[in-house]
Formats: sequence, structure tokens, C-alpha cells
Amino acid sequence: MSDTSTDYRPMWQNLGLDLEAHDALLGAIPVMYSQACLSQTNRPEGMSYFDFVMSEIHGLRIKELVDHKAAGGSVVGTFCLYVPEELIRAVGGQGVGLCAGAEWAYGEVERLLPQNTCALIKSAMGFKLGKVCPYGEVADLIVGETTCDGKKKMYELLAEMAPVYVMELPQMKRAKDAALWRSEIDRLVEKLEAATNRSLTAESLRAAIVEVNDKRRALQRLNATRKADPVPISGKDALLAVQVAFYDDVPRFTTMVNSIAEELEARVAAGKGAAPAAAPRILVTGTPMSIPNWKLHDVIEKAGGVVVMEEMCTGSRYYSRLVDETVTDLPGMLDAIAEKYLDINCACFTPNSARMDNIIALAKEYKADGIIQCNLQFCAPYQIEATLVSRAAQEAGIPMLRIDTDYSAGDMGQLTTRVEAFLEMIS
Ligand code: BJ8
Repeated sequence: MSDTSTDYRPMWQNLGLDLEAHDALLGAIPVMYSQACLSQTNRPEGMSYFDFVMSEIHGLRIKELVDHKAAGGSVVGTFCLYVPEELIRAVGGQGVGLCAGAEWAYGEVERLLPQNTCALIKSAMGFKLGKVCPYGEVADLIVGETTCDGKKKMYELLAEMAPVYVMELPQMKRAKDAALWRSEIDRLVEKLEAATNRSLTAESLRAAIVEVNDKRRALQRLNATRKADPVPISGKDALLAVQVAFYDDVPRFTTMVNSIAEELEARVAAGKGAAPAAAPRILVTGTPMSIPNWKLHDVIEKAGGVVVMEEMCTGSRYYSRLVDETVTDLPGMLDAIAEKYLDINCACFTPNSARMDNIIALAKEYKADGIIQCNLQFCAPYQIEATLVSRAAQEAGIPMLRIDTDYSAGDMGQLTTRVEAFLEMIS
């Protein structure tokens, strides 16, 4: 990636964006980014890469995807961790995350969806209806999944506006559910092969598995440094790295994250922190936080705490497990992919007790002084599971604060008061 002064407006116009509305969005994101991220002091130098990615998020990266398509490749949009990006890459595709983290065109959205729908779904629909997301427009295919009811029904409406394919994700993890999920992996392969006119081969899948594992290994390496006290990187910057993992070119991202991890390892060795050693250490768990949703991390860190780990899809659930690389035959690799992905702990599953065990294990490993669980309002799976998370934290003797919020800034004052009181209590 190199700096550029290219005029992207013709490209956005070709993609069908509403240029005026898009200008308004592009005007708002840098302000939010500047207030949340650029205002931090003592940032690792390597974060300059992410600053550049953010400055070009609708520019250079979209141009790369357009060029990729012009060279015969494809782009596949996804909304959930369960859609295996290895399969997309193995047929010459590039995967892009389409979850959005800002309120947009809610007036239009609420003509289609009930007002009491979670912000993630409303935002995704708003970006589509408002024609402001070039990732959605550049995608040849959107792959959805039967996770929560809201997303399932949203895909039906989205299918009226874009090519959508939905994977059936079981909601339990018994042997018969694993068999169903394995057959869904085959079904997705067939769909991707037909959509891209390419065949999946053992060689292409093997290469994709290693590439995506390398990306996850780099994120594991970066995040392992957050166990140190003082912690060498802020929670906001670590969150940003995972958010960008859903958009960026995979090999380049891996190289840049490894380079930041190296810098962070040196910081740890030198005892250099992004926050003072005395800062209360927080584990955040809950629903995903998509760009530009830095709201809770910003509140915690401006109140004097530091986020040391995220148990969420924009966090450890994304990078903590790799696909088994020891298998080399095609059916065996597809088995390994099915197994790895079914192992993700989403609240859409019942029971989902492995998630509670994982939260407590992470809190201990990262020496968290407290847990903040943050769920989007109207997300029944996570809001109801919050009771079980609270119970697990109580049994483990770890203080916990529960927050239910959305993408608006309306509750910032109240959030700050609650977070400050919590941090004071655990200090
Ligand atoms: S694996 S967390 S990315 S489903 S917040 S839309 S659950 S009502 S995002 Fe998710 Fe996949 Fe699970 Fe992760 Fe529904 Fe809840 Fe909204 Fe949600």
C-alpha cells in the first residue's frame, strides 16, 4: 500500500454509491477516529500503518478490490465469523466483513425493520439502503448464516437488493449438528465454485489455510503482549487491529501485525506501557464492535482503565483457534475447517457454557481486575446470556459491570459515570 492522492469519486460513482451521503460519512469517521485513537499518547509507532489504512478505508483498499475483480478475482462479503474465509480465498476470492458500527439512514431502516432491532443489523441495513458502503457494493456475493433471528430475517430483505447466500448454522453442538454443519461447508464450496467459476483444489485450500492461520498467529502474537504489566498497547489500538483484519489484504496485514508485535515485545522487555502500571485492567466481553465503534474502549481508557483483552468476535473469538494444518487431503481439510468454525462460542448456541469458561480463563490469563460485558440492546442471545456470564464472574470472584448500549452517543454521559464508578471500585 502506498500513499496516493487519487480521486476516488468516479470509482464510488461506478459502484453506485450516493456520493453526497458518502461524503457525509467520510467526513464523520475521521473526526471519530481522531477523537478516539489519534488523541492517544504513547502509541506504538507501528500503529501508523493502521492510521493509514483508516485514512484509505474507502479509497485505496476499495481500488485494490476493484482491481482484483478486473483481474478475474471475486469479492465475497460476510457478516459473521462462522463463514470460513479460507474457502473464499481458495477460489480466488477476497473476503470482506460487512458489519457496520455506526447509525446510518435509520429513518429508512425503520420502515423495513422494527425499531427494537439491534444496532448491528440496523446499521448494516442502513449502509446498504443509504448506498454509503463500497465494500457491500463491490461484493459479488454476500454469504449470510442462520445465527440470530434478526440476521436471518435481515438476509431475506437484503436478498432483494444483492446476491445473498445463507449457510445453515446449527444451534447446538452435538454429533448430528456437526454433521449438518460439515454438509453446509460442502454446500458453500459448491456455491463459491459456481459463483467464481473456479474449482477448489487441495493446493489452493492448503495455501489459504496457511495464509489465514498466519494472520491469526500474528494477532495471537500481538495480543499475547497485552498480558504484560504495564500493557504495551491500548485496548483501542488492539481492537482496531482486529477490526482491520476483516478488510485488509491478508499477507500485508500479517506482515504489519508481526512488525507491531515485535515492537510491542521490545516495549514489554523495556517495561514501557501505553497506560500506567496502576491502571485497572479490564476484559471486555459481548457483541462485536465494528468500525467505527470504539465507544466503550474510549470511555474505559479515558476514565483511566486499560482494556487488556476482548472476548468477542472482534477479539479473541476471531484469532484464538487455528485450522489444523497437519491434514493435507481435500476432504480432511474441509473436516478441519468445519471443526474449527463450529468451535466458536456464539450466544446463538445452546448451551454455550464453553464461552463462560473461556471468559474466566482469559480474565485470569490477562490478569484482569474486572470484566465489563457490553451487549447491544435488543440482542436477545447475548443479553440473556449476560446472566450466565455474571454468574460465572461472581463464582470466580471477578468484579463485573454489565452494559447494554447501541451505536448512539446519547448514553455517553451515563456510561462514563458507570465506568468511572466501576474503575474506582476495583482500583
Ligand atoms: S459469531 S456474535 S458475528 S452471530 S448483536 S446481529 S447476535 S442480535 S453479531 Fe455475531 Fe456471528 Fe455470533 Fe459473532 Fe444478532 Fe446479537 Fe445483533 Fe449479533
